[in-house]
Amino acid sequence: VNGTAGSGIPENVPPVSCPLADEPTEIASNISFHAKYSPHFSPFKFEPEQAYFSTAESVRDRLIQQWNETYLHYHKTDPKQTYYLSMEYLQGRALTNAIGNLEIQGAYADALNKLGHDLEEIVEQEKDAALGNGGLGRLASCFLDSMATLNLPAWGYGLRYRYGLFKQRITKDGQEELAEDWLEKFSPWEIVRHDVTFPIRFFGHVEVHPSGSRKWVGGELVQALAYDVPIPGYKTKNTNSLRLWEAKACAEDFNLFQFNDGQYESAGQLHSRAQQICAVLYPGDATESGKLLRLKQQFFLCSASLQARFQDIIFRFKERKDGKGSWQWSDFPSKVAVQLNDTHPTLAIPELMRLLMDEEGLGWDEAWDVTTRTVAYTNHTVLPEALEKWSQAVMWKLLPRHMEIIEEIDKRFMAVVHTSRTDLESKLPSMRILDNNPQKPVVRMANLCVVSSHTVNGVAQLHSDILKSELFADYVSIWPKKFQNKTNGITPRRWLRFCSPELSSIITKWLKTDQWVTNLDLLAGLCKFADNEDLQNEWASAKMANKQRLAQYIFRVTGESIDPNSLFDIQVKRIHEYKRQLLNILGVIYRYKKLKGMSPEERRKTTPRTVMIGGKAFATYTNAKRIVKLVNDVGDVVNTDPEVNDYLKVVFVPNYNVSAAEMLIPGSELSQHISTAGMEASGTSNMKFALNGCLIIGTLDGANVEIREEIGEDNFFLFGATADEVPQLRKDRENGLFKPDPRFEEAKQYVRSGAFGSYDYNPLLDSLEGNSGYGRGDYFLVGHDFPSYMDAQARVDEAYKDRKRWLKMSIMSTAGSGKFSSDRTIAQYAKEIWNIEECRVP
Ligand code: GL9
Repeated sequence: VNGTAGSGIPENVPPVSCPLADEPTEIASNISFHAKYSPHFSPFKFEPEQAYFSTAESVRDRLIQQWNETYLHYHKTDPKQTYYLSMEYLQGRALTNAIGNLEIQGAYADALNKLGHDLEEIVEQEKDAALGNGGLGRLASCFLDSMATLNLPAWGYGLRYRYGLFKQRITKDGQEELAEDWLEKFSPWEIVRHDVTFPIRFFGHVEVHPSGSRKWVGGELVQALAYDVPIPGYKTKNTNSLRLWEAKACAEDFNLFQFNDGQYESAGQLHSRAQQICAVLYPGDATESGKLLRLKQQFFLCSASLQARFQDIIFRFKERKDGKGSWQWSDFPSKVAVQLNDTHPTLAIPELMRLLMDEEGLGWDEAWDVTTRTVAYTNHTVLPEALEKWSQAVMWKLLPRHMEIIEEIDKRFMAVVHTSRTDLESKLPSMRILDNNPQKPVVRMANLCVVSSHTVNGVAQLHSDILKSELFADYVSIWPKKFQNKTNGITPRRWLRFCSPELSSIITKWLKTDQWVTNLDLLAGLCKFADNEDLQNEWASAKMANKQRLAQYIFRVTGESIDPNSLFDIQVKRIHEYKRQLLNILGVIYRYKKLKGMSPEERRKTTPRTVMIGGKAFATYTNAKRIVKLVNDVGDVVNTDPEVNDYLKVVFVPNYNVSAAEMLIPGSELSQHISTAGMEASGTSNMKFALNGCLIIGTLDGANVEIREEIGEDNFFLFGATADEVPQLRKDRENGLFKPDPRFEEAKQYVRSGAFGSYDYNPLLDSLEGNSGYGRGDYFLVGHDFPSYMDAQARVDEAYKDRKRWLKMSIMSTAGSGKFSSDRTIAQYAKEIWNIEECRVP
């Protein structure tokens, strides 16, 4: 029971005082204690790597102390708690964040100096924990930081993948994927909890008892073992946890008989099958993989997390029975909120129903009431290929009891429509949870979530509006109050305070307080100084320092020298046709061609730019990989062209991840968020860039809309079709009404002519031609938006020439970013969805 209940250590045994030193000398001896006594390395080595691990362990001592206090406090207070279920967390590195949140950064830097090391260098030793694909996983990690900082009793639950997101290497053929062994040495931030394990069943059958009760039996059992990662809040004792489950076979599953008989592989078969469950993170932004293993992962997460909560609740149930009054199952939703991060953990719904009915003996109506008052669902995308659908046949095989429950939910939902909403009967085939199309019967997970959750939310206003008017429109008339918006946010700690200490101290100096770190709306106080020359000069020098640091990084990872006096223009995100990196690179190609045609004097009048593009393409997403290759090929030509390379450089940033982002974002001046309107649910890097004083060139999509509202339209380079124009533009295209801009034709033709090497880019460019079909006929409207994009880029060039104007816009971007703190987002979830309150550790 979270390690707090039951019999503890006898109180007459005094504990060894925990070495929570604050003085650099004491910290240094604590670090060297770990270097000597932690069994991971030979005791006489103290290279940066060993120094990192022992520093991390020393910080972990503190985290554990605070974490125990937090557990104890929550256990005593017994508040309502949130369980955030997510298949992905993109935590990145933990050291800087932990010592920053604990406010011991300076002391640790001094301590490491005493030990002959440099904190900045030590921090670089840490591998990113990349248990996520992109925005959705990073959002979950920002939320954890805010939940702890706001002292909310809220926990993250996820899976401990052995291999996280792949490592990207760029070769002459483009992107190559390598397994990322983030646990190669070990992770000092996780604490294995051998006392927290639960059995998870797969396959088997349903046994019906004479009483009518049903039980899922047989099949195979795997153990879920908890690994807890402490999540410290900023300037607070509250330290929550991210619980990551690992799959383990039971000892009895090892067939000793077979092994002794020399059948080594079959002897360990069940062991290796268990290991497979948490072996890899599935690439979540691509076509639904349809793999049994992915479904197993999803169920594994849901079942383990709910069983953990049940054990705790049942413990309290008994505890209360002995003491004051009795505890009813109908009280469950007043103690537990479950948030589904997209449809990936949807199986929590039938699993909760099963536990309540088959294990606790509740009837359908009571179990349904408890479940629907507990579970809420966040939708993160409207892309049809990302809406999960599972084969009914696969589900019946793997989870027979859950399929019975899902069928019953579907049946009861239909009955409601038949009896009270006959007007919706014609819509029922698409509203139903089961799609019984004989060709391919599937379960529609999003529909199951909408029907079974008390609240459904989108992640930016525009996206939430689209959910209500399109994707979930038919449900809105049944449950008008079910649908909400929660515009995403980012943690100001990692994404400004720690990644850009220079800019942070300027902000603190001008606002005369550092309270903005937890009350980001205070940044608005910078508006009145946006024209102030002193602030502008300080701002410019902090930005320059960040650009220089970035230039060094780029040199380190690519060998390319870039000029910190040029405009740093960055687009970093997963590579996807809807995100339109192709629009960006075609714009660059056009610029290059124009530069080549200019006289030296004309060139000198242009604004020098360094365009950086980074991101991973899903391994089998061919067009995305072609885009990666094209960016690299363009870079090879442009950067070695002596006529042009003082005015234009193109760099592909390899292996984009959280720690690369922490380097890139503070050093950027312009960032591109240029998705086809209506397709990017929110975007969150747009918020990070704006917060760091970087100007945005973008479409009216996702959270761009709200960012532009907040920072002012003069400070945003807008272009492109709007979401409501997109459907008509696609139709026009199909009807042959689209007339391409000559600049667009010229850029494509230049690539086709072989200007960037012999690789065959025709298939990629062909996707921009023709007139119909997804991925053909320019579904993403690159051609339509190209001219207005180029015009917006021309406005960027002009604005950059006016240093004062640019700096003012940059300051206004930061000043207008207050709304995009994940503290604001999480406070809204807490109040408007979870109904949980602060529970501060004294
Ligand atoms: C995403 C959306 O595409 C983003 O626009 C949104 O900001 C994030 C967080 O809400 O969620 N949905 C989604 O499936 N991904 C997102 O980034 N994809 C990945 O994480 C790879």
